[in-house]
Amino acid sequence: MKKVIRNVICGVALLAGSSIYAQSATDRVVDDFEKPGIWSWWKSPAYTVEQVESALKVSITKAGDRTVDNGYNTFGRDHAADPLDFTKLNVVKVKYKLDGAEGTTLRLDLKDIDDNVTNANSIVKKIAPSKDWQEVYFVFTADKFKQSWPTAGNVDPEEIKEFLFFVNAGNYAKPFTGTLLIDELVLTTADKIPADKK
Ligand SMILES: [Ca+2]
Repeated sequence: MKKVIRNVICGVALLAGSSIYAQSATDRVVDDFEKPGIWSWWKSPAYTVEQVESALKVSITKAGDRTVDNGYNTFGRDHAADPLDFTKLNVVKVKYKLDGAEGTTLRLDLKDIDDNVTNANSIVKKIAPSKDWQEVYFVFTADKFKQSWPTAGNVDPEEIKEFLFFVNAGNYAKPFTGTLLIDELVLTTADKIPADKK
């Protein structure tokens, strides 16, 4: 009986906690691949994309190889019809599974409506092969909204129209071949990043 009461109290506390939580900015799901259609996603020579079991399957061939777009091949997601405001939700969460002989890196750049790209201080994360879903977080603080190539410039954080993903960018010595599954692409805030994923 005591245990039941304690569980009820815990449940109430959790509910109270979650309502406070919801008052901070609400996450925005960019894609969860639950419905058919990935027409906003594009591929390029190192990648093919297809929708498989509520996820995006990215088949990767020799990403990082100098002969493939000079080692900086991308796949990505167009959002030009509804540009995103990264001053409100400045963290991109990617829920993924990697299948490959070894780990690699995932880089995410953002492009604004004037075609400026956050490539001056790019965010690059290590990703490891796993049978279970993993999460990786890209935190776009104000200093990230700068372009260095092809010219120096600023990127408008309020008008983001494209996500550009690079696997194994510029790793000429060790091109990567494998499969990346993306289950969800979500915009969130830094306070929601688990301590072990910071
Ligand atoms: Ca999904």
